[in-house]
This record gives sequence, structure tokens and C-alpha cells, in this order.
Amino acid sequence: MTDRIVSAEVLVGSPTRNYVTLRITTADGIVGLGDATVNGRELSVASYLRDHIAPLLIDTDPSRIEDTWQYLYRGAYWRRGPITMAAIGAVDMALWDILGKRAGLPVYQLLGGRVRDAVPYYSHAFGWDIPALLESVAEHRERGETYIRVQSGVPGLDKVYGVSKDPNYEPAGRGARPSEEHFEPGLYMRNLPKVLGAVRDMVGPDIHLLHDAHHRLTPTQAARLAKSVEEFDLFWLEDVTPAEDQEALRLVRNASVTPLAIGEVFNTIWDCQYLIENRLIDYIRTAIVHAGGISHSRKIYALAEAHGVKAGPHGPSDVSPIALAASIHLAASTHNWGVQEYMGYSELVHEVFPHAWSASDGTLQPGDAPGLGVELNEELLLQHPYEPAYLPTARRFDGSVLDW
Ligand code: EZ4
Ligand code: CO
Repeated sequence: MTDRIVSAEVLVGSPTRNYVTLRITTADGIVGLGDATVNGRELSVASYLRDHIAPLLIDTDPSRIEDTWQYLYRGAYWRRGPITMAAIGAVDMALWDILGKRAGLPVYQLLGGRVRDAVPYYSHAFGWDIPALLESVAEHRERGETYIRVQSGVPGLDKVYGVSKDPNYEPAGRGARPSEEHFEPGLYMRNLPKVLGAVRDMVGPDIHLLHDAHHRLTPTQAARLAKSVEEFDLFWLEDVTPAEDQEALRLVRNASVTPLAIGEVFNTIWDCQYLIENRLIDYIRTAIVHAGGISHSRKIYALAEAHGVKAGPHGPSDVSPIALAASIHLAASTHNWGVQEYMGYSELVHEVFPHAWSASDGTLQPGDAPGLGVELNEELLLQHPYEPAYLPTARRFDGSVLDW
């Protein structure tokens, strides 16, 4: 008996921050949810889904997940890129959700079942100076977390990526224009070894420390940085150069054995292929939502598995609890998994998207609800309408634009 899709609705709301959610309903009354949020470009994905994809889905068979993916990807002609891939990603997640609900099974069971008892996550510790950072790290340790990202202020810079005055760091700021901040590579590069040294001294050798350089260094700066922090035994150094020039990572690789992670802004297996096949990275960071959903992400991880590379997906607050659920279900059933980023959500976001997944003692569990196990409280979502919000932009002290 074949079911068919009867509606595909796009809901945009801003509970604390903006989210784009796709809701697909079938003739049998099964509802699947997908996340399509692209931070700072939310309305373009909403339009892509509403104007160009939703009409194509009506009357199609929701169980043809792979065929739908191929149709939306290859059928578009103008393809790839974050907007297209997040839109396809949302459809893919919603269809896996529907399949799970139809089967009465959590999605991780459909993907081959558990390969691990719990999914380790890393969270974000930060502080403007070393004492404040050490305090933040201690709080994360008290929660039982053993993978901790550490970001600190930089003397001479008044705003720094990953550090905020609020207890919860949220890089996107509401308003019609992005805020601006200044960055100077020298100040940052000279400061980081001191910071990581202090944290390593405090936590000892067993805690996994991570750091995000956020795409700002030249290849030689990146190589120097990776070498200068080698003794602190990072679990990974992330986005040490901008992602477009992939050959840049070869210099970094040759200069040090600091493990490298990259890819949160990648959208397809072809964005990842060169780095994986040339073994220039240790962890691939594509988020399930921004890389075409569960179906396409699995292919990326399979390519990675063959080359000794592990998955370490992006999981900031702009990846909604639906896409995070998809990531946890994949993590539970994918062998070459490193760690899942988990930035956490405000109470309001947990209420808008009630979920079966859970986080405790530094690990995530997918839960056993059928499908992805996330619901949508539409009324509460729509009480918080979309508000323009943007990630900051960065300039050097001379005023020239730099990657943020
Ligand atoms: O800057 O989610 O590793 N995490 C990150 C994030 C990203 C934002 C972009 O939307 O780099 O903080
Ligand atoms: Co990052």
C-alpha cells in the first residue's frame, strides 16, 4: 500500500533565534519534520522550499527517499550550495521521520542499528581571560563532559568569536545589518598557546580539548599555529584556514600532527572529497541539514570511513533540535564517528521542539520514539515571528574585510 504526500508546509519563527522548519504530511496522516535553517539567510531557504520544492512533492510517495533526493538534486540543474542543500536536507529528514513513524522504529534502527551505547558530545567553554575560561571549563567538567571546546578573549580585541558576555553564546545578532568586529591574526596567534597551556595544565591529559580558529588564517599562519599548539594535544583544531583553498591544508598537515577538523560550511560530498581522499583532515564537520540530509551525509561518512577520517558534525544553536536529532540517530549507527558538537538551546527552543533525544554526562541519546522523535509546538513557534538576524562580519585593523 502506497502512501502519498498531501502537504509540505514551511514554518518560520524566531523562538530566541530564527528557525526554518518543513512539515510534510501524508494521506495516511503521518507527519514528518525537517530543519532547513541557514543562519542569516533563513528566508531564502524558506522561499526555495515553498516556491520551488513543495509543489513538486505533492502526490509523491514519501517512502522513495533516495529517489526524491536525486530528483531534487539532479532535477534542479542549478545545484549545490547551502540554500539548495539545506532545502533538500529538510525534505530528506522529514521523509526519514515519516518512514520511521510508519515502521514504528527510531531512525537509527532503519540506518542499521546501534554501533555505540552513547554519543559523546563537545560543548563550548569560553572566557574573556584565562581565569574566566578556567572557571567555565571547570563548570563543564562538573557536568561530566570530557570533550570541551575552549575559546578565549584576545588582548587588544574587543569582540572575539566564541566568547560572549551572556552565559549562552549566540553569534547571530538581531537587527537589519550584521555587527562588525575587528581581528588581527598576530594578536590571536600569540595568545592561543598561553590559553591552551593553562587549560591543559588544569584538566590534565585525559580531557579532550578542541579549538575553533574560524576560517581566518593564511596557510603559513595556520601551519605555525598548528605547530605552536601541538604540545597541548588538541582533540582537534577547527577551520584553521578558509575552506575554499583546500590545498592550503597540506602545508598545515606537513607542519604538525595537530588533528584538523573542517567542513561546517561544506554542502556536498564533492566539497569534502579532495580533503578526505588526500587525508588532509581528521574530522569532517558537515551538518546533516546543510549537507543534504541523512541520505547524503551517510555517503560523506562512508567516503570518510575508507580514508581514516571521522565524522564530527556541526551542532550550534542554529542547527535546530530536528537536525540535531538526525545527527544523533546517524551518530548512534555510524562507526566512524568522532564527536558531536552540542551547543545547547534555550528553554523556549526545547519547548517549541519537544524531543525524545537527551543530553547528560557529556553524551547524547537518540531516544526510542519512532522516526526522529521531535515534535513541533506550532502555536508557540508562531508567537515568535521571524526577525532579521545576522552573523557578524570581521575587518582587520586596516579596515579590510576578513573571513568572520
Ligand atoms: O560560527 O553556527 O563550530 N561552530 C561554529 C559556529 C558557527 C555558527 C554559524 O552559523 O563555528 O559557532
Ligand atoms: Co566552527
